[in-house]
Amino acid sequence: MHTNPLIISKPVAGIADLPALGMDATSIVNDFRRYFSHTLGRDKMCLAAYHVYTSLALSLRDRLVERWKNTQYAYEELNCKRTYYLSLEFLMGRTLGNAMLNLDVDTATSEALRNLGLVLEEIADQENDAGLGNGGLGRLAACFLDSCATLQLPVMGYGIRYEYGMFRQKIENCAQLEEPDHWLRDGNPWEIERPEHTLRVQFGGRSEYFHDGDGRLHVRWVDSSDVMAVPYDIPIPGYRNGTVNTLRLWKAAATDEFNLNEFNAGSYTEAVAAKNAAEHITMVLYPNDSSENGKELRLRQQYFLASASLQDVLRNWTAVHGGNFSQFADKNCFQLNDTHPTCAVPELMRLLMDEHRLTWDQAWNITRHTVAYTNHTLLPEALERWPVRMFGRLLPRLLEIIREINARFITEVALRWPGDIDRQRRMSIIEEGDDPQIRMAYLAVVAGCSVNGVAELHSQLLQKHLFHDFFELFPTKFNNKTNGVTPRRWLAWSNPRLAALITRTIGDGWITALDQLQRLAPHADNPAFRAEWHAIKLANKEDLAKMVERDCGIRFASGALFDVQVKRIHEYKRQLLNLLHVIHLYDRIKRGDTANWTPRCVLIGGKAAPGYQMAKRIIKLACSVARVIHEDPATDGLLKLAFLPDYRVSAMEVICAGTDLSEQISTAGKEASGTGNMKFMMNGALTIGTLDGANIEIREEAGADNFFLFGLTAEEVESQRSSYDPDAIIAADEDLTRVLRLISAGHFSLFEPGIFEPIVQAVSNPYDPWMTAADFRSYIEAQQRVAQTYRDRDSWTRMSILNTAASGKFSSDRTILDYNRDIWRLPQVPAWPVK
Ligand code: 26Q
Repeated sequence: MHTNPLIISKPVAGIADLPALGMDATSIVNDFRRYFSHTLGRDKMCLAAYHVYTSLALSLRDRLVERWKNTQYAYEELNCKRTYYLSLEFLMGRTLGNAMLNLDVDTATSEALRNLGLVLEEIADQENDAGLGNGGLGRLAACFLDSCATLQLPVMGYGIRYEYGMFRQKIENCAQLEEPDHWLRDGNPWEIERPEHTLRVQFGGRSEYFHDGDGRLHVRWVDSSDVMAVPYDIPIPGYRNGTVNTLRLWKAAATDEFNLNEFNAGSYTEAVAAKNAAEHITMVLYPNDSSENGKELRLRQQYFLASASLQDVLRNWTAVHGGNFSQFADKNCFQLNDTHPTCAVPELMRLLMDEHRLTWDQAWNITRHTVAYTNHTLLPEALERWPVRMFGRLLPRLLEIIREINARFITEVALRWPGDIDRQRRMSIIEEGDDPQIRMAYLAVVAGCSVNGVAELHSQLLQKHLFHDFFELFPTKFNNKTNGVTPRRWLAWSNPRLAALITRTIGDGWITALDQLQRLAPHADNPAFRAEWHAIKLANKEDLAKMVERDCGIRFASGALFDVQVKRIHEYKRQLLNLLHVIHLYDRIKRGDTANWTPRCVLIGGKAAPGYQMAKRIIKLACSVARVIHEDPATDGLLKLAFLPDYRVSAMEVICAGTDLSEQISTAGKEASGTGNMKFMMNGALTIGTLDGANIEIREEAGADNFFLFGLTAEEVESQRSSYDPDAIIAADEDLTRVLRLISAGHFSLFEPGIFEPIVQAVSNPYDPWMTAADFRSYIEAQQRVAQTYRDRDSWTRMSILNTAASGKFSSDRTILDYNRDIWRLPQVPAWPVK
């Protein structure tokens, strides 16, 4: 008999029966002491704050594990439909605070620790961010998990346990330096390794065709090089509801076979060293937030995630239903976070046909009813493509399946539009040419039962442009799901002062029903309430100023307007436009044009993809301008600029609470949604923005009077592109001329003359895709309205309150309810109680 040494012979009754753990501060702190003293083996002489953090984390994890099991029992008992959120990125940030908040032990724990002489904030600061994502798409996945658990939906996340997350950004001589983020160095108390659920993933090799006993033709994948996928589970607690869902992250490990073969060949050491190759797959997150095409290791990561996750789901299915897949499509849904996990389409076909012996039609029916695709970009150059040759070498069986899907699909196109060869060529999943490419987005659209964009405008533009042909063929597949963010992390946890005022005013229902914030609106007219609101913003700005001083060495005065743009550095996001405004303000100061001045502190933060030269140049300009302003006494009390290094989730928790003005200034039609814009709005920042992405919906909710609008619309951008003449715009605008002249003259680069010339060139290039000069004047005027409004504290505070009050739509709970209503159709399942 074949036995698995990792499995014991039978279940042991009572092996996990324990009394429920106390949720009071004393019980938690007693457990904390036991972990510190016994499990970690430290005593009172140990000063390493890390062990204090780990002990607290383990104490909380025990409480999570109790609820985790009872949630899974409830799901199993009901045997209901489930959704699997497949994503190459989960940008979780820190877990400790979120666990305390959602378990409802935050205040008690904090007090109990204080009695020991410990400060919770300092302990929490020990935790490394789990930076397993680039930006919006990865953080969205994390917010969605929080909402699914809070709504008690049976949703599981599947991702990759990168050894190194998003790089740490250092700034040296005004330039970005990337340092590896070895976030797991001191261990991760939140994960549980489950080696007993390890799976095998194949690469390379070839297909072998054979007939079974009944004469049916089958395929097996032979001569492959295999890698093991080891799961690590992370608990995802809902808000005070007993539910704990799962995020399962896969780590690659070498198979054991290599040992025998290579050892016998006399190259033991080389063989052990070769383990590395397998383990490289999950070593590092790709730090590009628009696809860097054609990297084989990236394709390995994508297939590794898709295959391990699908095998995991199918293993659980067959454990209950055997080989009967008739209900599979009714009970399972795979939501693809962009095209990154789209290998799941051919992989599901392969597993169903080659491993579980279904016919093509049976497998295709299951695939096209279980897979759903979310698109996150409008930039055509960011669409994922894989060279057919590379794909075929690495995943030969999958390529055969993709070719068959495409052949059948093209037949469908030909039937609908007979003779329209050009359309067939346009819509083909495989782009023909010298170096044929697989268009992953088309594969996802053809196979998916749902295709959604992430804001109204974005979804409209997808139907009109990127996927227009497909929209004509499958109009009912297309839909919108406007993004949201979790109010637990982004208001209740990150802004305790404001959260307390809100709860005192309207009760605490808003935490899980964010629309209730609307009840704050009448209080905007109450001067006492406004005074409290303003005082809280001031205190939060003081916290933010401390961080800026610590990390940038620049002192922000909390009375000034805090004007913030934090996001990945990208030309389409136009950090450059922001800098042109700052330089214009500096120029006004130097000219003595400072009557009725509003003191302003501008903060910019974000990472540039390591190979994106222009983005790095923009960082260099930001730091250089910041330095010149800092060193010029003429700007004292009037203007500051700081570039914050290493922008990340935990930094945003401080930033969004202390921001007055949120910069959302992308070229219209380019930002799919934005989600930072929503965090700022919830925390009472006003937005200066273009009619792009979710800004449009933010403005609709807040009211046009409570939003600083500027710039061309998406339609105007496209219609004016062909006649765009930036030199004429610059010549006609004295302010813009002066700003560009200051840059060109080397005022911000005295020791490196000419380094900013490419930036000046980009702005004056008639083919500038981002049309920065076109929006300059309109942006300056909007900033003048901002400055003027800020000088009237009452009206600013009023608008701030009304923004928070109107932010209910942007809870990710609303987004998830939309996904569930239109796509997933899952029941809400209460967890078994912990007794
Ligand atoms: C793909 C292939 C190879 C290497 C990297 C990538 C890659 C990785 C990350 C491509 C794109 C991303 C991330 C994209 C992203 O974050 N998009 C943002 O998604 C947010 C959530 O929907 C939106 O709010 C933003 O507008 C969108 O830019």
